[in-house]
Amino acid sequence: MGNILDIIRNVKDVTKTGGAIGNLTEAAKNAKGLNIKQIIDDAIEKIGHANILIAGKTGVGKSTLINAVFKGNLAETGVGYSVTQHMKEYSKSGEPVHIFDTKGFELGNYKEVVKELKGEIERRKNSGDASTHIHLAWFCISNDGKRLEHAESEFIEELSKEVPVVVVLTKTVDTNMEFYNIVKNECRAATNVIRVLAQAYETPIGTIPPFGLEELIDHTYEIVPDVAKAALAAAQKVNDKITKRAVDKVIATAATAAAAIGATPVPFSDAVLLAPVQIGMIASISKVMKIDTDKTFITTLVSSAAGVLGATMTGRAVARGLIKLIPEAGTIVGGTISAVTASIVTSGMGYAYYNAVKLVMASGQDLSAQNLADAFREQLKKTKLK
Ligand SMILES: Nc1nc2c(ncn2[C@@H]2O[C@H](COP(=O)(O)OP(=O)(O)OP(=O)(O)O)[C@@H](O)[C@H]2O)c(=O)[nH]1
Ligand SMILES: [Mg+2]
Repeated sequence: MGNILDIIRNVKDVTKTGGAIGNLTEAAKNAKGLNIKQIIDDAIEKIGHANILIAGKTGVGKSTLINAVFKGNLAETGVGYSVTQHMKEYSKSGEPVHIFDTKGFELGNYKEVVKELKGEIERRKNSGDASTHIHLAWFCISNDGKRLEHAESEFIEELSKEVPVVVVLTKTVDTNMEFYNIVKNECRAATNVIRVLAQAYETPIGTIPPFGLEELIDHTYEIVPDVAKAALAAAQKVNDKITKRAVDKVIATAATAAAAIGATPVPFSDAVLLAPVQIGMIASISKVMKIDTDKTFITTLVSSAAGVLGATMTGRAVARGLIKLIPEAGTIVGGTISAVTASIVTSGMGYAYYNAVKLVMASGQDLSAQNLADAFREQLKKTKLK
């Protein structure tokens, strides 16, 4: 059931801050005539997108790396537009990552290029619109060249003053660590140096399979700011452990919000207060787990799992229907609920959904709303609250 102790610890923190509770209670009250589609939209929008800048000499494998790590063949089929003379932003509808691809590095005018990039990063930091902030940079150096130019180490050092920079050694097809050690030594401003092969490499005596991408995402997940973690997990396709960590975070956040609601003197009636938190949580987990997050899809999924259809489908009815499936929780609907119970029920529901998605994926069935709803029901019935 995840880290209940952490949740309870968080509950204590949240309950200290009257303001936060006030806001949540207000939101929950407003949820009486609850619009499920709005909740789902809000949850998805809150995940936002990770903004990653990518730099390095032409031909080192920047586009290949992007396409190998992220869903959606972004570097090939994404829509790009020029942000500055040397920077283009690529994005694709539904993919929670924006790539800032840069060029012009090899022209010998790297000082000018890095100044321009730093200025743009700074401008975004000060713009007040957090969704435009650059969260981190990958600087690519080809491992097969075995040469680190002064311009490269200088560029990395300068860029690091504005944003965390990870050095990616691309096209790595040997086990020799000599070049890695040189780069590590010369580029101390970088947060790490990671050797990768993004795409299988054919040699006369066989094929070298890709490697290093999982490690790159592990490290990247650690250093992007919290606001970008769920988006990064949702956008990448090479690291399942990160997906799980992002799901844990979504569930912990929802459980904390649920606890804050349970901590107010408002009587807990009909689960209406928890509905926005729980339905939002399910939408967010879906996004992080890369399943269809179309509003209609999620609405069908949760209402069908809850056994609520058509005219009776309100957020209140859905949350109530879902909670009632958890054997020990059925009785609290209509009664009163404590902060701790609210958080435990919410995290139980979150993990039931996570496990349901995993099971449907592993079974090879379609990830249809109906299959997910059935599996979710089964998992809720098995959920234990202690
Ligand atoms: N086998 C293999 N080939 C790679 C790898 N990375 C890059 N390449 C090849 O190297 C060439 C250049 O790769 P790109 O990804 O286009 O390089 P880039 O850095 O985006 O280049 P520019 O957009 O010109 O700056 C292509 O032919 C790729 O197929 C890799 O990991 N494995
Ligand atoms: Mg390219």
